[in-house]
Amino acid sequence: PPVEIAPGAVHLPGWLSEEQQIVLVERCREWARGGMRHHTMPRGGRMSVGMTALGLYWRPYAYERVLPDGSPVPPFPEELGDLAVRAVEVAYGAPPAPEAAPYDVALINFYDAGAHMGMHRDRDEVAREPVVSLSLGDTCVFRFGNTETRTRPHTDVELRSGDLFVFGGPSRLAYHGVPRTRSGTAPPALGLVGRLNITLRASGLPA
Ligand code: MD3
Ligand code: FE
Repeated sequence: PPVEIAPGAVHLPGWLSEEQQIVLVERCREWARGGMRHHTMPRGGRMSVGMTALGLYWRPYAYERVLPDGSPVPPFPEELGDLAVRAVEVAYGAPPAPEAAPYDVALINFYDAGAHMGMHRDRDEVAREPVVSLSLGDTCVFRFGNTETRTRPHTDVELRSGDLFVFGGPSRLAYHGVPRTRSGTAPPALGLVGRLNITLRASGLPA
């Protein structure tokens, strides 16, 4: 059953079947063949989370049309666009409006045993469509904050392999992060050591 942890922030535990998870992990291996990148932040820190992207490439803090080596960004697959629409529909009871900006970006994050993501907001998209998050592999502690400050109040939620989370409405610009993962908790059938998170987004940028 959907759980609304804050207005517009809807958690659907176990939304993906194990078969769908296996297929998505396999796809991520193909999509990430060019490698995952550990970005350097403007103030000098190195992100512990490895990242790659489809459709548009994210780096701190902008979307790019080419990869860092100048090669084109892999296309945003239609199957992920369909998945995003189905996710919004199941979370809110209605699909995105026909005039809404289309889902055109997938960010793929990889967490090894020690990786974490600090509290931040996602505001590099021009559109304000909900962000759709899919978790694969190790369980993580996901921290959902507030829209005003990087600090308390916040709510910690465990995200497990197969979980869907949709962040729209007033939650779209909330602070959030991943303080830790639980190493070794991935379903054995995935053959995945670590955690993958796929977020589907509408950039609102011209095609
Ligand atoms: C709430 N990723 O890629 S997914 C990110 O698990 C990111 O890798 C985390 O935060 C991860 O930017 C969290 C859940 C998530 C994603 C986007 C959001 C929560 C969000 C955007 C707005 C509010
Ligand atoms: Fe985020």
